[in-house]
Amino acid sequence: MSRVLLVQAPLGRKEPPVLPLGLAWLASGLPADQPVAIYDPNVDERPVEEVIDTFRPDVVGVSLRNIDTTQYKDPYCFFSHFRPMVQRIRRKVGPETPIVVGGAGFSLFGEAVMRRVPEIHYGVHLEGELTFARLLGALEPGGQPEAVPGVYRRVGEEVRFSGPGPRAVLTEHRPRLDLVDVKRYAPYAKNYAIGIQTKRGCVLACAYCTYVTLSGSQLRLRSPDEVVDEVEWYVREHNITEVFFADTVFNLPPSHARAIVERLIERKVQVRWRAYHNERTLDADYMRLAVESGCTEFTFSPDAWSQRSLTYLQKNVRQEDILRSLELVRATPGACANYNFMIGLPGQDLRELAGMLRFYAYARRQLGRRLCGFRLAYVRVEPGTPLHVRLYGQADPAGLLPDGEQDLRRLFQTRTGDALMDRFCTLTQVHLWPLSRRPLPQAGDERRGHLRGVFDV
Ligand code: B12
Repeated sequence: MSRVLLVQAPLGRKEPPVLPLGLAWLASGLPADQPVAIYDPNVDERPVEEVIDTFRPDVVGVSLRNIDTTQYKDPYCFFSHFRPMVQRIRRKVGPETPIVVGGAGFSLFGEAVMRRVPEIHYGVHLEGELTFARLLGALEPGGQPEAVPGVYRRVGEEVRFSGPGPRAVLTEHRPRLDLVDVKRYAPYAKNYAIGIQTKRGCVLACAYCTYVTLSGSQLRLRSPDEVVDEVEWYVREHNITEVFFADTVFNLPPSHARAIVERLIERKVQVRWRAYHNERTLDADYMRLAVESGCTEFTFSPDAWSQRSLTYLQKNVRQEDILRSLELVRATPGACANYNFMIGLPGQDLRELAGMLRFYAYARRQLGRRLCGFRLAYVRVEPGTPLHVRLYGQADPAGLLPDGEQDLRRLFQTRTGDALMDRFCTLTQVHLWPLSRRPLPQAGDERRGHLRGVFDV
């Protein structure tokens, strides 16, 4: 059985790493006796060459999670550091050892990445648990990698895709956290490093968002007990008491989120957690339970304020839902909120901006320091999204793969068509209010808020 080394792509600069959840889940699809190791250069000081010398892999898998920051104010391209890493691996393992790439960043740009990084042999599109295991089997002598669905491969100068692969049945897998050196991520727990996925899929259809492409529109839920087992494991085995639910939206469906928070309470798990929430399905009872179970921050992405822009973005929320979410947070002792809005959308005008700012002022008055964040940002156009199609027609996704930092800002939607609004947005790029990041609140700290940048464009 081949020896498989799984490598997280380097971030290329000093910033908090996140535990390689994708690789831990990926490994769960491999037979229990397959020799497999996970290496993350973002937390491991050993050079990749040394890891290869020690482990002697027959196949190397590389996870390309992030292409760029998707933040206009911090235009940084992780992808620029990806090819050098693949080249180092290629030089070390020689031309015959297959290098397979996967991950969210890869899946969004599959063919383009294959073209830009010729050192890759195979690419796995979307979820890897089943496809990667099949591909490894097919890479054995006599196998037919071209017959495995969900795989990019090279045929001469060409890149061919074998068509959509299968998605995992979540109840049949558990992330192989035993392969991860968890203690290296513990210091970053407050920076969202410890992710726990409770489901896959997203029932929303927000026009700018990649989540439906990446995880499908059908929800696949893990059992709440299994999720809480995972939380408890971090607390018990690693004394990690801060986790992030790495779902696209945690409280959809509401019953699943509720079951998880109830289990956390019943099982007296001492943890603090954060997650993305949808405004529409919140209710007071859930909010109370969530806070009791350790929720320190409800992150909302209403994204727009006017009904016109909400419709443009295909949001399932209306202004009244946004206001209602604020009221629910206010009425729930200990609850903190974080709101993300977009500017630069076609059709937005100063009236809409004024609406967002009034909402900010109102939220600040209502929540005080329990408003932990409020962001106005340009949206990064991602391939395969309705926004991409609307703005660029059936344009090639490759055009959205940046060529380094200097090439990034063109990928953002910044023009509303309203001259005054555009002028204002341009001005705010220089940070009107560079509000400092405060440390996260500690347990028992009544002043729980920590305000991040407003006008974070
Ligand atoms: C939750 C989340 C976060 C959480 C992470 C919490 C945590 N501790 O894990 C937080 C909020 C911290 C976060 C931060 C960031 N994120 Co984020 N995040 C996500 C989200 C919603 C889920 C990621 C996840 O954990 N999925 C669960 C795992 C199991 O799935 P997976 O990683 O995709 O892995 C599967 C497959 O991809 C594949 N696979 C993965 N690796 C490999 C390798 C091989 C060899 C193979 C064969 C297969 C394979 O198999 C796995 C199992 O099926 C995704 C969007 C999405 N729906 O995927 C964005 C996403 C990955 N994030 C994104 C970005 C940009 C970021 C940030 C850079 C934002 C920023 N400026 O800070 C940072 C980077 C953080 C870091 N240090 O890496 C982008 C990346 C796209 C891009 N344009 O670059 C995404 C796609 C969202 C988007 N905008 O579309 N993120």
